[in-house]
Amino acid sequence: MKNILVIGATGQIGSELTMELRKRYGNSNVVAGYIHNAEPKGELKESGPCEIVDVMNAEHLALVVKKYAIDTIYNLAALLSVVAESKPTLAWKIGVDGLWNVLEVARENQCAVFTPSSIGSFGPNTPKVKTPQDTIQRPKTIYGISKVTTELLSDYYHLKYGVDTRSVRFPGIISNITLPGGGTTDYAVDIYYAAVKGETFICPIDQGTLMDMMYMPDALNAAIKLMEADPTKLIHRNAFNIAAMSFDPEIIYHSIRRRIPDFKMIYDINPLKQKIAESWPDSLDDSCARAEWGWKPEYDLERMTDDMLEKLSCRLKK
Ligand code: AKB
Repeated sequence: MKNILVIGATGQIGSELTMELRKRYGNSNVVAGYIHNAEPKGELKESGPCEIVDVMNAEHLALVVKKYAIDTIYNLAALLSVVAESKPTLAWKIGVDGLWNVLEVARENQCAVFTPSSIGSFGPNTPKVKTPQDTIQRPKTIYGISKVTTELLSDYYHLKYGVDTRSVRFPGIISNITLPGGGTTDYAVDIYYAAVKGETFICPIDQGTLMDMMYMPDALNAAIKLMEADPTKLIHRNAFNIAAMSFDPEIIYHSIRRRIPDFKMIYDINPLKQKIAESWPDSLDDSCARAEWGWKPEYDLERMTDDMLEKLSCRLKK
């Protein structure tokens, strides 16, 4: 029986991951961990247990883990890339010191731990196209530096203490439910909202800037499938490249325009976002994830655009 704690359960990925885990493992077996000022609402709050969990408070985290006999932790506490640049100390405290607390509690209570990494863990001197699984990771952002550290720390806890740590490098995640906040790839979500609202989209990322992206259902499947994978098949652990699609603003714009012909986009480049985006890969090679635990995405850009426009139209036009 799995007893799961999701830390950061009200964030972009956490809110949907918690509901998906409750669907698969039973509502009462999945605890939604949230911080002050980010209380769960609606179905997330009503459908199962919720507890305040701050990764900076190791003692309280240990109490929650014991109270629910937790055996698996999805640790999604982190600041995204752009916001982290304005709060580097906080980004490090949450991402790295917070993970340290999670790993210690996991070691003492025999929990498996999933802590996502990101395409942000790569940097300007990483091979840009079909970035290999094992390659140069010299990021220039505090977000990337903390992600590389979380990968290394997670592997260290596995090798030294046998903690079952696993991770994927998420690309930009696109969803029609909870908005991201403070990421470099957020434009790929915002563009759909503008299209459905009939607004001109002001794009902060320049044309020609390719980045890997993924639709939320595939991202949720990746996290859960990896945590369910046979450990004897895993050569890598922290963290697997995963990929579903790669596009620049023009490609996603035209995908939307094929469905909404009068949709307009203009460019107003955000220098910080652009600099970060240019330092990230154009596309990842995810062959290790495919070979070691059967990773396979279901959504390409066209299928995602159909679904995003349909779901957002229903929601925003109500
Ligand atoms: C961000 O843009 O910061 C994130 C990421 C790719 O890790 N979406």
